[in-house]
Amino acid sequence: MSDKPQTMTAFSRTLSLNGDWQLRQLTGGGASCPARVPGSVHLDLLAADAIPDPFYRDNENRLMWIGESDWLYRRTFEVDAALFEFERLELECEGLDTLATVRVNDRVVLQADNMYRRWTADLRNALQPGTNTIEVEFASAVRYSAARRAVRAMSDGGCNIRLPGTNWIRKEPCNFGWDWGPICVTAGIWRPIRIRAWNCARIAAVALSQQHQAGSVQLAAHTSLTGTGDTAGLSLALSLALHGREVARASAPLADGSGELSVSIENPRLWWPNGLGDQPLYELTVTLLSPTGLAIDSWQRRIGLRTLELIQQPDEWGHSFHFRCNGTDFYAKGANWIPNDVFQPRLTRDDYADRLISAVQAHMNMIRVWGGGLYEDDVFYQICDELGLCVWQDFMFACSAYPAFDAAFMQNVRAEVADNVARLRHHACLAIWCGNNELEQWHHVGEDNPLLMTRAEYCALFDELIPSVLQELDPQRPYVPSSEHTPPEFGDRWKNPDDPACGDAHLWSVWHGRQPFEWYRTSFHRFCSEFGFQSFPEPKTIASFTLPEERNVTSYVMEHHQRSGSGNRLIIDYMLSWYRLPSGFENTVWLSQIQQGMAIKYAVEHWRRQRPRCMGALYWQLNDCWPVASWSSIDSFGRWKALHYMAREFFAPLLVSGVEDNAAGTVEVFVSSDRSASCPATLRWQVTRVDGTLLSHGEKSLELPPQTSLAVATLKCQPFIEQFSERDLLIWLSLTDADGAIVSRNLVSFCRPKHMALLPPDIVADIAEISTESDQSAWRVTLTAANPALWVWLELSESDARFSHNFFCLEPDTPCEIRVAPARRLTRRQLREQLRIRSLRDTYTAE
Ligand code: BMA
Repeated sequence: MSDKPQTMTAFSRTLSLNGDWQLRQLTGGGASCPARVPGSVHLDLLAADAIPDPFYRDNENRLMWIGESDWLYRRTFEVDAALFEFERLELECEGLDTLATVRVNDRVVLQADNMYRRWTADLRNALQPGTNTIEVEFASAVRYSAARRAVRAMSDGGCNIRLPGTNWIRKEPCNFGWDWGPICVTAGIWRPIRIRAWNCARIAAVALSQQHQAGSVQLAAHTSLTGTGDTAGLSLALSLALHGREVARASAPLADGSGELSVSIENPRLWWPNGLGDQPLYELTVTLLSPTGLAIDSWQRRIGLRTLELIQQPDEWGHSFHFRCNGTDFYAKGANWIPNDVFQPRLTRDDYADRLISAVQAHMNMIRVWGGGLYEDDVFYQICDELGLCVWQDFMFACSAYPAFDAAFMQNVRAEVADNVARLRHHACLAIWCGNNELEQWHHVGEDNPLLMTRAEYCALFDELIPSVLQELDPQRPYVPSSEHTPPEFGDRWKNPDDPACGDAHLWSVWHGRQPFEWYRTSFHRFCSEFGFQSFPEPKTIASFTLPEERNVTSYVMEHHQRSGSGNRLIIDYMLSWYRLPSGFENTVWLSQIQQGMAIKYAVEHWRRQRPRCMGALYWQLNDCWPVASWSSIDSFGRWKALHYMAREFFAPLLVSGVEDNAAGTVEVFVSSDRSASCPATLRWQVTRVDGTLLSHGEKSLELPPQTSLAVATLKCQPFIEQFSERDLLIWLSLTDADGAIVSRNLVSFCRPKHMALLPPDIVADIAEISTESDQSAWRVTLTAANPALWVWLELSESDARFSHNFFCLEPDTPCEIRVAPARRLTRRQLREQLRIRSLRDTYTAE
């Protein structure tokens, strides 16, 4: 969404208004400072050193005045007389956050009240040759919401700490606070702004459709124009290229301001979700041509050729809920996405790429853009297209009632939906539209309670308004009204939105419901689109927002960076049941990460074993928007928590896992394959005592069918339990592919780790430098343990680093190689000095 300062053809000219502005506070203290657009008030005040870092300690509390104030952005710009020769002069705003009045030379040209919409205004009567002034005034979203609430209050929250009344305003809900996010109410010109002068006609929209047959795809483009009147003699041309080589073209005249183009692509290269195949992206250009063949306007996008369906049909367990790409059913593996920064405009392409590549490195193929945040920037979806990350896209409604009885609100939402659907619908990654997050719960919709939406109001918004826009603008894409959702044709959405027999489910019995991890194994839901467990970020991240004396989980500042009411209590409570009490702060923090990883591993392995009954697991949540204790697997600095490393194992295409049966003394071993073809593999197991003494071992050759989960062996451990006790056994599993490489490992036990008498693992590290093409150094660290080591992790004390694996269990006398990529170049000596290797036992034996 960036702009060049000026672009010009005979038919159009744009003048970017991004860049340097002035900012002034209109109420309160009257602060003023230079400003950058796109941006936000907080970012400008920060750059001017007028406020401290809002994330540090509890600075947030002292910055509430920003959201409570009105603000004025102002700049001047020059316009030459030639601009007035164009027939249309328009202001284009890709995003205004939120209650904006735009004046050009003191004339009001636009009033906006929805940060998710694109706004345009006619400037013909406002612009003048020479120097012009533009002012964008933002009224306080906090005051507005409170005033609307005073007139009509509605349910706005549940367990989320957030400012009241914000269901009345079309602005990023979590900006007002959430159970992982601070209250930093932003304002500003958050996306590009420009003037466009143009003649004749422009391409308003291009709607694509694909028909797939064996060996060919028919691609149709319906193009509509906005014009100044006569479009006689204009025509359209389409060109489709792959890696710069044209593969199809078409042209057509215009009729009634729109045109149809269609091409057939023989032997198409299909786009696949990550893990199932490649992501070829064709470059599509639609050009609007004058009667003499001059290009008036063009529309260029990269598209993928694929079918992507949601299959909901009767089966032996109720009704399926799964995705099918190009005819292949696939298991959706992924996580939920929240805005990656409280101050969204400072995110770069690299920030998005880092998080999304991390998702792919953990074998994810689906990301759910959760409905309490944003319709993301174009670059987010472009990267998802490139990586094969399917996007489950919520519309931005979450955890509250909304005023669907209000005609102006509904009209505003209709325009918002149309804008974003038209912007995003060409993306190959876009798998499904979803009306909202968690509104089908009793505390948001119900009769005879003025705080709630009535069912009729809910249906008017999510069963009628949104689907009717989608029917017109994006009819080929699946839509569900809510997540979680029980389709009314199969069950009762109001009584049980988490019906295990159909639809998707949000499963919070573990964590919010305080059930033990074992609860997950009682769940047979069809698609688990939310479930999660919290942890603390690592010590380096905590150091960024605390003073040394605050590094205790119950200190005021640590509790301030915990927004889930029962958060720290639950982390510690679960720790009591699974682990020995950790010694000291750092060990508590690291152990919380191991615990979080274990919880989600427990869930995902179970649901992968349930395939095809369960066909999706998207954990809550991938990322963070500030440094905080939360459910994320990657913290706000991009640091992978233990969960992310563990996800790389439990989401691997081939997974070996085991289910212990304490009563029978057995371990049932499963293999889950997401591969598209069948493959040979070897299962190996070893039963040892906790001190490493080998009791038995074995192996079995397997032929794994594609896309399936199978029970492959039952290991009988009863005699060992009788001889040594269930606290003294470890069952090590591994799966080797046809080339002899270990593709999956796992460890099963009959008791929780707190009751194991683990020995010091005595790990020895051998370090070798790996030559790399970049100037980043990389190292191969080979670890060998003398005794069984549970949840071994590596850390560099002074640098960030990514590890090929981390937080894994080490069998005695079995070397394990880890690739270490420090964020900055290190000498061997520095690496040696900085490398810390710890394991579960250290969390309770070392300070
Ligand atoms: C969910 C989400 C969020 C919330 C999370 C953790 O259900 O939809 O609203 O942050 O749980 O409580």
